[in-house]
Amino acid sequence: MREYTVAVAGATGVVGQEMIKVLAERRFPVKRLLPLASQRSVGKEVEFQGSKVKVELLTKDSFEGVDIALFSAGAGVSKEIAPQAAKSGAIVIDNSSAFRMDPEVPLVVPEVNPQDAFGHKGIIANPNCSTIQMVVVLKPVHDAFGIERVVVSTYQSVSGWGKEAVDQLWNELEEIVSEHEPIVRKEIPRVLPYQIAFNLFPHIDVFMDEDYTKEEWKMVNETRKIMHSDIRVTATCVRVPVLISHSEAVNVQLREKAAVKEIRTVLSNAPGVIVEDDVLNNIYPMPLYAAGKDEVFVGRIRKDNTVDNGFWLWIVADNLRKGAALNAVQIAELLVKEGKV
Ligand code: L14
Repeated sequence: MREYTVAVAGATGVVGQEMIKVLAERRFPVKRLLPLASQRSVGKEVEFQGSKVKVELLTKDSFEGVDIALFSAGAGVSKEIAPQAAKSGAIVIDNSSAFRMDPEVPLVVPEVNPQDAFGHKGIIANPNCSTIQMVVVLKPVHDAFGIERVVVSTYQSVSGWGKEAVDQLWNELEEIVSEHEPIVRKEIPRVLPYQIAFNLFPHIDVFMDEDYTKEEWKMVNETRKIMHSDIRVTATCVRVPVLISHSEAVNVQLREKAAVKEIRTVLSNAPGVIVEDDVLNNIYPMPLYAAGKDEVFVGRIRKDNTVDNGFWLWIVADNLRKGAALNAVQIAELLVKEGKV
């Protein structure tokens, strides 16, 4: 079997680390792993398949001889360096928001639109974490019954922001935990807009048009692009004090009549989806239990009687795995399987 030189740009970040872990776990055919990062991380080592690999400086010239480049170093870095990596002959799979809505760049979730990947011109975009887990569930429902409209509220973990936000939550908890007061506010240095310990806020990424956040617009636009549909989506994205996994309360309005049982059956047969829906036994998905898993979990499937053909879904997945690193590696696997690398 052919083996590939795989670069990971942003190798020391939370997603970069997860990418390296997932490559090893899934025995991706790696001939050489090239961990790349900014000056700050040069000289550090990452673990790959039991050995230590030195992190090298990420520059435009890092990609000679690289077959596949997984990028997760932020949109600015991707915009600057990914096109050059592609020119050097690498296929870039980019986890940032830099190219997602570029009409020349496919936006791919392998369970949903694998064919799009093959139309790339050197760069393939990995969708936003909240969008990925939602479309994995919406696609089979859309194929079976047609989806007219989606109203979603998210409950997003701090790891989506990155390592510093994870540290922020830990630091706040350590400061607060001994106080036993109902209201504890601490002014501790932070990267998120407010204290997140014992708090939440409806603010992820920056505010944009019509007072929606960029994260909310991503869910609207990326869903439509991935599903090749003009499906109407509206979102409220909320940060919660959870370390790993995003949760979503998703209200869908279907075109056709459906029974809860039929939706459950469709989702039970859907790739990458696990139905956890047995309320008599308190069974429903939760972030703590989705963390570390590859699948997207769905439960609380029930009718919304306020509209025709309305239903609720509760969708949970590990944002670092299916929401980021795993999806990127699955795109690479798709290319390998079809002999397109
Ligand atoms: O990939 O949780 O567009 O703050 C940007 C911000 C994902 C999550 C993206 C966060 C994201 C994120």
